Amino acid sequence: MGGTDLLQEGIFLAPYSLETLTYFNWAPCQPDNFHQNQHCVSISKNDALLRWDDDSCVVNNWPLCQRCA
Ligand SMILES: [Ca+2]
Ligand SMILES: [Ca+2]
Repeated sequence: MGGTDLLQEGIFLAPYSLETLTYFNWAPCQPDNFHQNQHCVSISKNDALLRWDDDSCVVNNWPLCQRCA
């Protein structure tokens, strides 16, 4: 869904603008940076309230929204 802490662990930035994110809706126990390899924000499929999870950046996920170029 966008957002990453690739540049500095625990500091999540917006894609493209690289503004520091100030709003979060993390699922319980997230972000956990599991295996020290989760740096991209996704919507947790395991959370009934669709809260957020930090996930691997190489996992293919569906976009939250997308427009034609
Ligand atoms: Ca991380
Ligand atoms: Ca996680």
